Amino acid sequence: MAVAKLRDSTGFETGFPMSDIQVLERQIRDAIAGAADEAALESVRVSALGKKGAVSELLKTLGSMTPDERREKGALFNALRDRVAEAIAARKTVLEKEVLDARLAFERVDVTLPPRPQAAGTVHPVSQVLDEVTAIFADLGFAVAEGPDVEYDDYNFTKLNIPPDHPARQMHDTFYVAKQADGSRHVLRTHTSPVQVRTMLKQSPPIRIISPGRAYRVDSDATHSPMFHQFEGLVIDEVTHLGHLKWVLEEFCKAFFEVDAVEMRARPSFFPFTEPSVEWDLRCDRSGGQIKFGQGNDWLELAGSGMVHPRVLENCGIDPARYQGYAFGGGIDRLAMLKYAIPDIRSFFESDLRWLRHYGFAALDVPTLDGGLSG
Ligand code: FA5
Repeated sequence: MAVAKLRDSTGFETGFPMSDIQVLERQIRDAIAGAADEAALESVRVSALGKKGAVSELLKTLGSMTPDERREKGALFNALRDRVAEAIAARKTVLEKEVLDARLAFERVDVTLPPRPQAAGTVHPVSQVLDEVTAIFADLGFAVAEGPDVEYDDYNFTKLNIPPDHPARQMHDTFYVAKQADGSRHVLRTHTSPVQVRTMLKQSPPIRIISPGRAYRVDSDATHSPMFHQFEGLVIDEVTHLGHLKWVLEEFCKAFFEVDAVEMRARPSFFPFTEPSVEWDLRCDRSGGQIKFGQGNDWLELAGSGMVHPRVLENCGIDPARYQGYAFGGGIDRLAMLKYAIPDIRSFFESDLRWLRHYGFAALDVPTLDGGLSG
């Protein structure tokens, strides 16, 4: 029998020496009061009322008692079990309330605060069109390939069948970068076609890539910018022909301009890296200040293209006797101007916030063929 004086559950000293049961109850109540959260309280419950808990062990001793003893102790033990269960339930209610109060305080909304301004950022129309073009060609089975903006003169020109001093170099108003120590020259790439070279040098056919990216030329007016964007397509395989090229471009146009039918016109052209070379125009109607595709008597220049010149295949280590292919390239900025009725290419790069808010796209509306290209 313990001798310390105790306070009973109402907080009064009992004035009697503590029995073992009182000691046990006091220990359990202290543990309950000290449980800082529901997990700690649960382990107190298990150690008191669980299968092997202290109170349960007491109850088990009833089996070996005489009937009179059992009657007396049974009432005591059961009362203890009920008080402990009650104390645990009470503490649980307190702990739950503490958790709820903390959460409510944390999640409190101050309705007197002024509204937050809407997120100001938008997706630039050029980025939007880059994503649209990529999504369409990805759907047609093209992989995306990339190359650097600062390019070897060799990849930008020579390997594309434009040797030094070839007059075709003058078609590209080139930004040259200072000569390297070994005498070689770098340029800011004047088109995305060097990505064809990079791809063919490291990958064997079949090849089917699309390469959207920046290009640079010494050029500036309402439809020309010194930095602009192009997309380049390249397909190399054993059986490819201009019919495939035309079909791919038609499918692209239908998806891009979101129309059911387009009509394309082929014009003979010249690019040193393709033979024959073809430029494609789209039938459209420009009357009434709007462009409608598939009708009318106007033609819109779409892309340069052609069958890859055998010498380019050879320069890139591909056997022209076995493989041939087609390539095409067009201006992304021009496509964006057309599709979104933007009159001057220079406005793309002026960083005018009012312009960006007007022509920009919602940041989370990623263009896809299923979900919609332009939202
Ligand atoms: C080329 O650049 C070829 N590499 C395209 C090509 C690829 C042909 C593969 C054959 C096979 P071109 O110089 O025509 O072609 O340019 C293609 C497009 O880029 C033009 O139609 C135009 O839309 C765009 N472009 C060219 N220069 C500028 C510029 N300064 N600003 C904006 N867009 C431009």
